[in-house]
Amino acid sequence: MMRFALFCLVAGIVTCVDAQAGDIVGTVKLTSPVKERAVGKKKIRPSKDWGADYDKDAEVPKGVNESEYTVVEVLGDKLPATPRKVDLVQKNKTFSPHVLVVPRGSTVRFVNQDDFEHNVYSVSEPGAFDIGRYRGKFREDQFTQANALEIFCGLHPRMNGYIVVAPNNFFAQADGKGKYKISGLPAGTYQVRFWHPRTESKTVTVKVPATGSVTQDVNL
Ligand SMILES: [Cu+2]
Repeated sequence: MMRFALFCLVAGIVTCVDAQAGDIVGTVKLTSPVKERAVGKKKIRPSKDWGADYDKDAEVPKGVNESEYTVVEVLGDKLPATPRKVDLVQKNKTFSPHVLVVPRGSTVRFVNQDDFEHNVYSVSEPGAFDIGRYRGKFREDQFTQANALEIFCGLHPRMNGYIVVAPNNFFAQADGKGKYKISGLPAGTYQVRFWHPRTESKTVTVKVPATGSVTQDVNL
């Protein structure tokens, strides 16, 4: 144990990987039809120097495999949550990424890369917020409560995205084929939630081994 602690110190890593830790891997399949994208209800007046049309443009990225919007979270706020600072970009009237996942306590920096105004707000509770309209710079906000926040732009109601505030560091986003991996989880039994913005989420019990991995496939 002493040697393990020393190794961590030398390597300079903040969180040492527990020797008794396993991974959760699997595939998420979307078997139910996903809902239409949400449209925001709040309308924020643009400033006078830019005549907003409340956009008739489409903001739905084409050719996206919906499975990559799935978030897999290990529930429980006793596991460590290491705050991060990450960017959420508004460009071409689209939130990028569409689904952003951060550990609880993280700061999200909203970056407007268009040459006109945007806004970001959410009415999801807990954690509703509104950063007001802005342009040519960034705003930031800290997210301290675990929740999946549906976000919109008050100037472009069809701009829709999500900030998922995970309760701890143990989460993953599925790839385009629905595959995911959560690494280095202390051995034990956990509730694991499979969330997607446009279908019902599902929570399952997963037993994580002391070494190696457990496979948990889910149909949403
Ligand atoms: Cu906007």
